[in-house]
Amino acid sequence: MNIPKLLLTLLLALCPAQGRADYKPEFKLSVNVREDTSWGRAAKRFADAVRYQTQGRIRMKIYYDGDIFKGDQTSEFHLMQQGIADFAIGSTINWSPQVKELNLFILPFLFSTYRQVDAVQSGEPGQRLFRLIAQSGVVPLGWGENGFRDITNGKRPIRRPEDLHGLKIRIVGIPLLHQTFEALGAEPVAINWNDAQAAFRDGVVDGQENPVALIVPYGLYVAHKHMTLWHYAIDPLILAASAKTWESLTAQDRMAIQKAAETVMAEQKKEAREGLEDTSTVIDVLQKVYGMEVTKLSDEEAQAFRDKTQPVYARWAVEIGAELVRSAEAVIGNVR
Ligand code: X2X
Repeated sequence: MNIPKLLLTLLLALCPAQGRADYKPEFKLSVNVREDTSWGRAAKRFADAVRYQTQGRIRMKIYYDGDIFKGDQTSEFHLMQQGIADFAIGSTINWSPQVKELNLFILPFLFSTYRQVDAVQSGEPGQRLFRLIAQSGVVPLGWGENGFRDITNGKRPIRRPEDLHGLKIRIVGIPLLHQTFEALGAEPVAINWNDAQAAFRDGVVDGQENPVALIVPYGLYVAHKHMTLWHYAIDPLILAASAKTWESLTAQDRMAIQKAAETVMAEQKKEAREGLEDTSTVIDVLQKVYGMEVTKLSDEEAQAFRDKTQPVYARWAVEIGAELVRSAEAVIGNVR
């Protein structure tokens, strides 16, 4: 072999070729909710964009409804660490058992506006969270949104912490949510989202907490006539890849995926917030079309909930890391 030819052979061996044939025929993309939600639509757009941008080299099968983890929603991150799920559009709540710093977003009443959420994500705290995720074997590609979590129930309007007393509230089975609802005098019941639908219908629990963007497609107004807009926690989504999968891709394909992820998730965020930011179109629809009774809290009323959950906040600020929490508080303090 002459020298230029040898060099070329070496180069080709070092750089995985374009259109390489050893990709698996199908990559798995996990979503905990159904197709007709902003997360579901983003998953489809992402899969389509990646397939197009990689000339069909990367094809994804989307597992909606938590199908890939059989409904066990707090195992999604673990499946990505193992490379069983190649990609996921997941809630930071569901990933918090593996990356405890993600509990930041559900520190009771820390965030009050979407602008604060964006500032934390694009600022130092958000960058630190992405590094922590990357150190855990998952490559974060873009922030998205589930939304501010509000509370619905079938029994009575909730205006004061006492109104929650004795109410069975379905939560995701993680300690911070459990302790928050206990502090408020409710009875938290951990149920996976998939099983929760029957629990609402059959009245096994009295209420739940989720963003309006899910309350509508899941028709929660049927079982729950009362909703309180208390915005007690924010639930960002993240689109991420398993590091195992990521390492198997060419630099060119990674770039195409990164770009698609950012575009699709920016769109997803907008969609999740639609009608909720400046106007209250969605709330009007819930009241007028679906007959929900919507309670808004005055600043004074909201303060009573803050006071009750303050010890939980303090305990979890330590658990999450005082430095990270302070950094987020500082960003939030500078944004209205
Ligand atoms: O289970 C929930 O409440 C949901 C759908 O919001 C999450 O996946 C965190």
